[in-house]
Order: sequence, then structure tokens, then C-alpha cells
Amino acid sequence: MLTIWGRPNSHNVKKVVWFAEEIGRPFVRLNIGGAFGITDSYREMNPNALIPTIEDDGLVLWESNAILRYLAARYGEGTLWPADPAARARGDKWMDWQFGYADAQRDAFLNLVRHSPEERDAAAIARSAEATAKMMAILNQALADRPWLSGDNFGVGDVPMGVYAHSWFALDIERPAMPHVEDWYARLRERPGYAAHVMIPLT
Ligand SMILES: N[C@@H](CCC(=O)N[C@@H](CS)C(=O)NCC(=O)O)C(=O)O
Repeated sequence: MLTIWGRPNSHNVKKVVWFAEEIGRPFVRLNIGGAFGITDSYREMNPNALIPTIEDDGLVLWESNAILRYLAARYGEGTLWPADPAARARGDKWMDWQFGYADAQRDAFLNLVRHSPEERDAAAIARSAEATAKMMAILNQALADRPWLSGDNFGVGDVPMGVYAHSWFALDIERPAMPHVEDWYARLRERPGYAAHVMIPLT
């Protein structure tokens, strides 16, 4: 049994919980972080006091994308984790790229989701929305000639940006048309794990 620590509405926790469904690994998710706080015993597992952390078969691991790579290599080899290094790398790069995207989206997300209307910084939201649109245009181009970021088939490389795509479409920001991203997002929404764990309210 896989144990996942983290509140359900965290982008980084969503990645892991959704992917656990994709690989078919039974799991339990325990609330921690945000309003649930961080306990001393959690800090012993994860000195960053950030979520998520997992325990799987005696392995304690943090850093969401490292967790995804571990789960994919262990439980999705040959499918969600292509055996060919070049094929794998094509999807894998989008996992690192996602951290830059998260930086671009942060101000829009924090202001619109975490702050009260009176506290919102409209200029910061507009700058952040523009930065996300520029990055989404790159993603849109990448999806023009292949159905998935991972290539011909869905794979672990689709997971981090898949989670952020949901918040991009859910945020009340200006969004230029991105037909290939919209098509990819529609196909993600058909995946039961995505519908159950990613398509939840942002708050
Ligand atoms: N690079 C880390 C970042 C982890 C992170 O920043 N997690 C956020 C939630 S998405 C967090 O722990 N925030 C504090 C909290 O929720 O208590 C990862 O990918 O796991």
C-alpha cells in the first residue's frame, strides 16, 4: 500500500494522487499541510515541511516530480515510463518545464484563489496571466503534432502540466485560444483519476 501525505487541493499532491490511480497502485492519502498544519513527525520525514511526501515499500520520498518518476519507473515501465531513453526524455522534459510554468502562474493563483477580493493586486494578476499565456502557447505548439506531451500515448510527462492545465482553465483570467491545449485538456478530463483528483475546486 502506498501512503501519500498532503492536502487534496495542492497542485503537487494532485499529481501524485492522480498518478497513483493511473498506475493502479492502491493508496491511502493523509491530510497534512495548509489548514491541516505540519506535524513534527512529518518534518522528520520531509525536512522541507512541504507536501507531498510518500512512503512506498519502505521508501520515503519527497519532491512531487521525483515521486512521479519513481512510481512510473517502478509501476509503469514500458507504458507510462517508456523504456527507450529518447522517447522517455521527450515527455520527461515537460516535467521540469512545469516548475517554470508554476512560477508564471503563481501570482494569478495566489491573488484569485487565496486572497480576498480587497487584497487582490490586479496588475500582478494581469502580468501573471500574460506570462502563463506565453508559456501555454509553447505547450500548444508542442501538442500540434502529437496527442500527448509524452508522445503517441499518455505518460508520466503529461502529469505535471496536466494538473496545471486545470487551474489555468479554472482561473478567472484572460486566456487566448489554445486549440491543441484545449483538445489535450478535454482528453485528460476523460481519465477517471484526473476527473476524481484534479478536477476539484481550486480553494
Ligand atoms: N518542489 C516541491 C514543492 C512542494 C510545495 O511547494 N508544496 C506546497 C503545496 S503545492 C506546500 O507544501 N505548501 C505548504 C502547505 O501546503 O502547507 C514538490 O514538487 O514537491
